[in-house]
Amino acid sequence: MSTIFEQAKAKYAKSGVDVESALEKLKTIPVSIHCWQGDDVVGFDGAGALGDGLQITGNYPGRARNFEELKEDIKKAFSLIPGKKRLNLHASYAILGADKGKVDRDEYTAKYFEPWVAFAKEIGLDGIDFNPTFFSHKNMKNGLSLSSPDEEIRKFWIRHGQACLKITEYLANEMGTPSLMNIWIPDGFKDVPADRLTPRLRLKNSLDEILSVPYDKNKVVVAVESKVFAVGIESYTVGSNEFYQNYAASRGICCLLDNGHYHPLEYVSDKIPSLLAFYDKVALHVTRGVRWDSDHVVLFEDELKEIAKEIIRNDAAEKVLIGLDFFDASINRISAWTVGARNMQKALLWALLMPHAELKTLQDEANFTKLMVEAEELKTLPFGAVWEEYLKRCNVAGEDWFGEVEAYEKKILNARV
Ligand code: RNT
Ligand code: ZN
Repeated sequence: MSTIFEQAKAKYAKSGVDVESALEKLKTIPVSIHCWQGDDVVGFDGAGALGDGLQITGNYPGRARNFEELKEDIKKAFSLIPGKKRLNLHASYAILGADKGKVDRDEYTAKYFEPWVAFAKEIGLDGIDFNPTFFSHKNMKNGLSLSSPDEEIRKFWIRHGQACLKITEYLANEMGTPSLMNIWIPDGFKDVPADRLTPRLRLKNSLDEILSVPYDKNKVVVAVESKVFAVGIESYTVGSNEFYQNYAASRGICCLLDNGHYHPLEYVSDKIPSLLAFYDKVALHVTRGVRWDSDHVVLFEDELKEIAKEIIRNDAAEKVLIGLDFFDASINRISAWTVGARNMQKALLWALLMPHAELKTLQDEANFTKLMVEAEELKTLPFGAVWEEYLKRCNVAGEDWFGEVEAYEKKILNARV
């Protein structure tokens, strides 16, 4: 008797889909998993709590409080996530050792990230991505960093960005794969601004100064991440979508699209192909926006599937740098990571299990009836059986993975008091 997987494979074959090649392809697509879900974006460089432009809610027990605990938790979560994994770090996760309290963010160098490289190599990661940290710091003056009218403040953050470029280059060299350096700043105003242009001109100058540091463009991919608004900066965000798209296009860098950073009726899945028409690379922060909040754990929902479809059907798995960005402090954090990262992988598999060439032809032939019929039929094919097979082939626990997390919570997380 054939297995459920073999039956599923036959069903997909009937729809013109080669399951084996989908499974092979999925193994090659890296997903960059953010370190900051594990400790509520606190970091290790002294701030003690998230602040100055970013917020998190919840106080579920077991937050990783130091490097050892965060590594332990990452290892656990990554053991439950199939596929090719990268680690996404923020500068605030520097391992400062005896220099803690003596060096500030504008003086960070590669050596403070050596322990992370050793860890990434130890657990066999594909690479490390990086972010300068423009929040949770005393130099966020009046909520502004790179766009500050205070030259001392602005210069400090420029130096931080420049230091991070060198660190990112080091990470790429060490790991042997290109690294993304993503710039996101929380700068903005709560109420109607008196001047919308000058802060943007200052940001433009600051970015130019950061990028004036020589770096190897084959190894470091620089991205800028826009945002529509945040709590406390409801009226104006300096780094808006238009600002950054024009900045990136004119400077030969790339855009990072965070799907929690747009109006609810704007879709990142539709923005990806627009950018692919002009850029070599597009970076993503895959997240889930809920009303005003943009950082809920990624679920296996329609927009996630649409994002994955745009990556797969445009043959853009090497052009779209997939990263995750959510932080929920109200639930078990290992589960948050596992659910979100698995769902990204699931969506990619979903997109790989579609006969895209055939569907595109139906569109070109204006056969919209058949296109709708076929697309709907695909939705009820035995996807779960193929996903289970993928987990098995990656040696990752199937649907019973949560039992492992519960045991880990009892033994490890609950002891963190
Ligand atoms: C914030 C941005 C940014 C951060 C991380 C921690 O709205 O999405 O990417 O979430 O850098
Ligand atoms: Zn983001």
